[in-house]
Amino acid sequence: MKILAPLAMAIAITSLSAPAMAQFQKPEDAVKYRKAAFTVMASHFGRVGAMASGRVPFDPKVAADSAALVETMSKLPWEAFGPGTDKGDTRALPAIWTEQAKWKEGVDKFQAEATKLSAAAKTGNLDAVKTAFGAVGQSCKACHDAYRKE
Ligand code: ASC
Repeated sequence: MKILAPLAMAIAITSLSAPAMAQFQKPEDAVKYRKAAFTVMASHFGRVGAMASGRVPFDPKVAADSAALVETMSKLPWEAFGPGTDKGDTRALPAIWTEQAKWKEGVDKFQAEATKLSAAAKTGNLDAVKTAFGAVGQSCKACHDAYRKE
């Protein structure tokens, strides 16, 4: 106990301080985290897209698995856009932090569409996947146009 008490205290202090930074030690860690989340998301969205566009034969199981991952990943990046994470190796535009309500609306829209895509893919119906895929893509693009540097 004598040895562990200071460690427990340090962990408690670390987790209680700077709530805005959530679990990120440094702004760069948050930037890395959100980019990693987008990378995984884009990979799985691309797999669904390849089937939606007919470039790859439709495999309902692969589509459903990837769409479910897109839905899961759609929940992750946003907490990593906290204060101080507008600098460094990022294409995020300042508007994210000056238009938080509008930005959040775009995030919510995207998450809703990602959830619909996952539901559509679970039905195994390619036409439903195509429609839902298009809506997700539009919601990606809306935020990229407004909030991401070229
Ligand atoms: C993708 C991908 C994006 C979106 C976007 C849609 O496959 O990686 O960022 O679609 O291009 O407009």
